[in-house]
Amino acid sequence: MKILSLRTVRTTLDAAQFPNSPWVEIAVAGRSNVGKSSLLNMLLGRKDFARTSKDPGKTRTINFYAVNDRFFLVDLPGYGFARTSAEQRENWAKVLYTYLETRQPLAGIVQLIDARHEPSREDERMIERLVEARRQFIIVFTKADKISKADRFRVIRQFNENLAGTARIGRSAKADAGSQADSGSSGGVEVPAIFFSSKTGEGKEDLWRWIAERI
Ligand SMILES: Nc1nc2c(ncn2[C@@H]2O[C@H](COP(=O)(O)OP(=O)(O)OP(=O)(O)O)[C@@H](O)[C@H]2O)c(=O)[nH]1
Ligand SMILES: [Mg+2]
Repeated sequence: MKILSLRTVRTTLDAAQFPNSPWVEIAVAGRSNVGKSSLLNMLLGRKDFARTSKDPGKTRTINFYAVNDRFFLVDLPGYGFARTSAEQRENWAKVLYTYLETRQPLAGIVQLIDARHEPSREDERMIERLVEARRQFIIVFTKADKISKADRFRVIRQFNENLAGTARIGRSAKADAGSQADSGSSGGVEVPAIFFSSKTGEGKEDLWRWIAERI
């Protein structure tokens, strides 16, 4: 996708402040430090447009970025960030879940999982909610530059095991694997997935293709 214009329209945790526009939006979700802001920068071809950090808990608001005056990409605060109060975490979780479950212009969610780790309980809970809310989503395994090609089979198998009954990766593990078709006896929806690296740019074209189909 050619980026002709890009601007930050809103950074807020207050639902009343979310943009009120006819544009659809695509949101990037995942635990703290998984690489959400880095992925957005890679997609947008900007170095530090979305602020990133090696320390978890960098993005603390819902950030709406207007792309080409046509749609929003939305950077979300990460979940699973330990170094905040229980109260703060609870508030974030509430805002996040409410956004993901009820936000009308939300046309798709890019759900990130660190390729080096198996999905956490919080990842599982998030994906369960996306399925229950009948959202369209794609699984993006981040930091793919850090694992070997051979490990990729294990990553997909691990995902399918942990999410058994909820979701499983579509056969081709590609963005074009169709979206949520019921998978029949094994239970759970079939979701597309890609491996992504914001260091090498792997996965960028496939992810843009998935996004473009939804906007
Ligand atoms: N090797 C490698 N490192 C990555 C990749 N993506 C992100 N990182 C690193 O992971 C750390 C966290 O990246 P962020 O993009 O800030 O993560 P985030 O998910 O936005 O984190 P929060 O805003 O805290 O929720 C940074 O040190 C990045 O440089 C990747 O594809 N490969
Ligand atoms: Mg971030």
